Amino acid sequence: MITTITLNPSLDLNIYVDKLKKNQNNRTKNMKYDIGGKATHVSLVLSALGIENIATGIMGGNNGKKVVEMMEDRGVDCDFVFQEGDETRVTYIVVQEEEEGTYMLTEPGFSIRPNTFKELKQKIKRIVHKDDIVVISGGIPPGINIGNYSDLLNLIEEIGGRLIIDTSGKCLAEAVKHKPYLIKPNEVELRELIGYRPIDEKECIEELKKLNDKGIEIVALSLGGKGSIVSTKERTIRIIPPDIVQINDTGCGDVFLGGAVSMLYQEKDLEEVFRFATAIATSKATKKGTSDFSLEDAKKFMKEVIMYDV
Ligand code: TA6
Repeated sequence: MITTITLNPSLDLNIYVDKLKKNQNNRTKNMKYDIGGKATHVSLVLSALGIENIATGIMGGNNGKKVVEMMEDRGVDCDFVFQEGDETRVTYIVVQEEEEGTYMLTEPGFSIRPNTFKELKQKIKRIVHKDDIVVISGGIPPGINIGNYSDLLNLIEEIGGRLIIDTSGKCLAEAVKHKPYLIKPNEVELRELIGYRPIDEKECIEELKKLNDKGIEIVALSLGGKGSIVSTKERTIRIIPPDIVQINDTGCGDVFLGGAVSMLYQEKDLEEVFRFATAIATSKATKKGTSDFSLEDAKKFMKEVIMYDV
């Protein structure tokens, strides 16, 4: 079984304009609510592939209900803790139709009460079992500190869950101490983690190898539209995605992780895992929403993904 945990989910509002202009009235062409990330998007990919999983985390109010409804409509088994009296945050994503690139504005999220976090840990104790994959994506909301985050990781380790973590900043630094099976930093998150900017790809790969030596089985460095570098103790692979016209890149990293988790769960080899992850993330980038992707498009893109050992 796979459990995905999103401590600070979001209701996304995609706002479509021709081109965002400063100091002018930007007339919207369309607006669409969508499922906000992070591990929620992993669950969407797993469910689309018919892989059993439970999506949990902490939600609030009508916004939270709206996200859960949209997830359940896409076949995800949701089991979130709802905190009374608060609303799940909204993330505003401005999507320009006349040129590539989006603008994302995220609210911090409501403050989690100690009892709410306790309820989540009790739920995790019930739903996670030894050897389960547990995906934790995103940052920590107000009210949860690094000590709480560490307690959560310890809890999952005590149960015997296999940790896959996509986060940043202090959470990523803490996660590394727990030797997760897989982490997926982007370039900024890696720089924050190691404390400097690698001068070239060679130095970058040396840093990924150091993380492997610390006990992290797979380090997938996301390079955005330029693809990724995937490192294990045995191999390092550079992955180049197909050329596409990018519509909305929001959610690509989460869908990439969902694709990788779905293939790891089926015990595919490293190349197939990340060929599919790259293909489905590419599909996501060609869609207007933040959680849309197409398995059919991904199948086509698989052939166009370029991979080589470095
Ligand atoms: O990664 C995409 C996404 O999950 C969006 O759907 C939006 O919800 C945003 O990221 C939230 O980012 P944050 O880092 O605040 O959790």
